[in-house]
Amino acid sequence: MTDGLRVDIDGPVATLTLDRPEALNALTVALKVGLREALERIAADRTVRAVILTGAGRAFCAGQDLAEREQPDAAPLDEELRERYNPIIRALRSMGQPVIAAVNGVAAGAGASLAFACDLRIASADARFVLAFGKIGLVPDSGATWFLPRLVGSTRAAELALVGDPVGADQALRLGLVSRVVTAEELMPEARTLADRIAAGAPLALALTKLALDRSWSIGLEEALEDEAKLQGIAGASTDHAEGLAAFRQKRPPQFTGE
Ligand code: LHQ
Repeated sequence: MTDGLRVDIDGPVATLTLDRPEALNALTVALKVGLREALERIAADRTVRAVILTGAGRAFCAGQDLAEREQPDAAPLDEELRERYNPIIRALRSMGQPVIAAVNGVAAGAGASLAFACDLRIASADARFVLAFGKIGLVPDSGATWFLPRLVGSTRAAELALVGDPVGADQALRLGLVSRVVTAEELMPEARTLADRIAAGAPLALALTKLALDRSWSIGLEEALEDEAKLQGIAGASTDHAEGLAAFRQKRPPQFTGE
């Protein structure tokens, strides 16, 4: 536990819980540093095969801790983004393990950006996304302007970013911002089931799949086809591919090792 962050590793699944419920898990410097370090540690931990990111209490994350911004020694916003937020977003995208955001309540400002940067988002019926940046005279940050059009299309992204109305769970499902909505009680069990199913997959193939999906946004079809061929060459040479074939032949579940 670092300031405001709980890290629980249970078998192949790491659960990161933003844990400042009294401030709706708003992001302080300590929490941002702790989150970045935890993500980097987990990225290097081969026993962890899937990650869940969630919030304690009634919120997922209310974004930047606004009280901390009032402190005289608060870093300039651009520096805060470069030094503390952007490395978290990069860590989420560069780690091989898929990350599931279990959005249990409001996700506002950079809290919404955190959820957008995850590989999957599932929500409880209480979840809502608020692009709160505009209300305090700021622009969407921490990847929000990049992820949002890719997740929901440019027309809807513009409305969400420029008007800033809260998006409830059902609307988020309709927009494709989340892939499932369940009750509050079902959220963590559902996230865990999903994480376990992912964790049963071949880690190398999953990491390469994540990489290819991300790269697809910045390349054309020809490059993507060549990328897939290269990545398949790597996956195809793995012990896990041989294990997958053997398990198919022997009609049993595969036991992947990440080799
Ligand atoms: C909070 C916060 C909060 C501190 C609720 N901080 N205490 C910004 C600057 C720097 C660098 C880079 O990037 C960014 C990006 C950003 O994230 S900008 C956006 C920052 N976030 C916001 O503007 C959201 C502010 N919060 C709200 O609008 C509301 O609290 C939401 C809509 C999230 C939830 O509303 P309610 O459910 O009505 O809850 P509440 O407002 O009553 O909040 C409960 C408590 O949590 C309250 O404290 P109190 O002591 O009065 O019970 C709030 O002050 C505290 N809290 N958000 N971001």
